[in-house]
Amino acid sequence: MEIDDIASKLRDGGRIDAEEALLLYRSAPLWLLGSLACGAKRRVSGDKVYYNRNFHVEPTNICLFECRFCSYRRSRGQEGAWDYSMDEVLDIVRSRAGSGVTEVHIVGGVHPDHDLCYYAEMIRRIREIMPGVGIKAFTAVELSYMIRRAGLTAEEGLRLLRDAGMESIPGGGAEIFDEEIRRRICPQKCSSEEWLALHRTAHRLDIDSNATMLYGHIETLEHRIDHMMRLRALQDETGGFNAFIPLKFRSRGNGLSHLGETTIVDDMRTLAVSRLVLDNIPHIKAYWVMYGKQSAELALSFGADDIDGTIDDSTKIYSMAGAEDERPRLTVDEIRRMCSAAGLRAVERDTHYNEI
Ligand code: V47
Ligand code: SF4
Repeated sequence: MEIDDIASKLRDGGRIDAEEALLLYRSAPLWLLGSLACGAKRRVSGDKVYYNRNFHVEPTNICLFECRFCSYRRSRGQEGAWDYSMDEVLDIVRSRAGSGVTEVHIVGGVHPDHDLCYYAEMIRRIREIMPGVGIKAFTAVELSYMIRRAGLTAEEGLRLLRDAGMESIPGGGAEIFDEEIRRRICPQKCSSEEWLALHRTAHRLDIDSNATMLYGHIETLEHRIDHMMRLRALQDETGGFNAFIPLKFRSRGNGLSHLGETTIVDDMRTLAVSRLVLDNIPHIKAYWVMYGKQSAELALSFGADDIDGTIDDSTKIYSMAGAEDERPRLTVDEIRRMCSAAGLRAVERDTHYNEI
């Protein structure tokens, strides 16, 4: 099949297979990818770009695992390690109460001691302080570890956290599903099958979620397409993913620093191809903290319809890996300006993409 035929198929709302996706990824001109992705985005969300008022809580960066791309983790006692007490976590949340935030995003390292009950208690107490807030917490990797350690099934563990107030699961820990690449970059993490199974179970329990893909390291375009295809298949089954978030590998201070970083052109092609392949995931998020503000604005012309949120200097994962903003924060006015510069309209949403 030629690129023109694939483009016509996409314009007619058709679904492309892995081979067609690869041909586009490798050979379609950038303007064509942008135009097709914008067309697909407009069919789903018109001229809207979603954002939310959110902040992150990163209770600890002490982690049992040693993913080679991670600049954030520390061992216990190592310089730069932190491990907030429950009271410190709750103080962070109290300090944000009344600021208009609608979402708390909780993510940290795989800590050797903090267990499922501790985290369920954390969620319950956050909910007491901010009753109306959406709690999006713990990657499938953290969840799989804490639930297995508690001796529960995924369903039992997720029910317990859901009953404590966890409404949604962030997309982290997916990295690259190909088993060989996964073994080389994050050998201790749960398997791809487990990651997918955990999200499948969550969706069945009415916990919605996101999915990420870490790209720009040792993987090939085939691996990226394979990753998207596995997500598309699960989404056909459950419909529980809200957003897909391609995460660009940032190279400062980790075991893969020697690889450097991929180009902005690759970033835009990746966003566009993900919008075209993942025809069943409604939102493609250009996570501005990871790209930087300028690339995030550019991303709005390549199929993204979400740029995440105000953040308000609450996450360190990306600044530690070399992202532009040492203290990431965006005001609602800045978000509106970025969207209108791209000819689009900023729309505030909650965790589940209800418009506010
Ligand atoms: O899984 C770690 C990634 C993820 C690096 O669901 C790195 O709304 C690039 O999942 N370079 C965690 N990426 C963050 C995450 C996330 C972020 C924003 C929004 C949402 C959401 C989810 O961060 C990890 C890993 O893939 N990561 N180190 C690095 N050096
Ligand atoms: Fe630990 Fe997550 Fe970093 Fe891997 S990516 S080392 S699991 S904090």
